[in-house]
Amino acid sequence: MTNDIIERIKQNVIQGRMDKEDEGFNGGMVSQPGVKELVQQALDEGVDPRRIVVAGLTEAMKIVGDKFEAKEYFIPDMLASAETVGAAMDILAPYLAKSGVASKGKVLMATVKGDLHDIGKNIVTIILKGAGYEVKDLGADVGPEAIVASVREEKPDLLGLSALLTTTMVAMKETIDSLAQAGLRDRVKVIIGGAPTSVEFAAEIGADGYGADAFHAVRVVEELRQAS
Ligand code: B1M
Repeated sequence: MTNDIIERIKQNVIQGRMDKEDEGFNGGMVSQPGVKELVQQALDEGVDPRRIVVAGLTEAMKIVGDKFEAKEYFIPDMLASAETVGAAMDILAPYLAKSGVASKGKVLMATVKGDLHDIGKNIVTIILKGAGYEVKDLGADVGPEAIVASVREEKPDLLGLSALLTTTMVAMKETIDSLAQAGLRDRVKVIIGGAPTSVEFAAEIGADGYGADAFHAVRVVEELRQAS
């Protein structure tokens, strides 16, 4: 039963179907529940919201990426799927976030310069908030200068950087180097993540940690917090 609704959420993200009004990429799906209705139904049935994120939304976006690579999907198709994930996360956020928990620390999050992919960063943001962190999201395509200025002003305990493109992951190193030049590197722990990054890349550019996914990111943030 749980597997069935997760599979339907996944298929509807791939079809870019926000709600029952949408036809879907393959057409002919009007009046069937879309992502919004299915996510709410899953929550009402008691499905773990983390499962919806990992097995439903994230898995679906991997398939969307494969379809883009295979030239079956184009940018508008990727965007339609991305928008359904954004809407699903709006519904899931209150279920993933605990309220009334004292802040464990302050985190600044950004997708780096030149990179518009913000879904993963948004998920990490919501999960960190749910784990009790105060998180300020600087957005996507954020240059090193803006990040340095925010670190100086906000004095976060941690800085989270996300990149989805092999061409933009270099901006993570630029950002860390800019923090060092500004004399701020020792004041903030830096964790990176995003599909092209790795634990080795994190070490190479002088980051303090690497998160493979949003839940792993929280564990790494906890470890960094306890170590400092
Ligand atoms: Co683009 N895109 N895209 N795209 N896109 C990829 C990344 C790509 C792999 C698709 C493909 O070809 N298979 C490919 C990159 C290839 C490469 O670099 N080698 C690609 C490309 C080429 C492009 C363009 C260049 C296409 C073009 O214009 N020709 C262009 C670039 C625009 C730009 O950024 N300047 C582009 C544009 C877009 C859209 C705007 C249409 C849209 C983004 C919409 C948005 O984000 N608001 C889009 C999308 C949707 C994708 C795919 C299909 C899905 C990305 C996603 O949201 N995944 C993607 C294919 C793929 O990833 N397989 C693709 C779901 C998300 C939950 O996962 O972001 O990995 P992810 O986040 C995970 C983990 O990585 C981790 O936790 C998250 C949750 O578990 N994580 C962190 C992420 N950040 C973290 C930070 C942390 C810790 C963990 O600590 C701080």
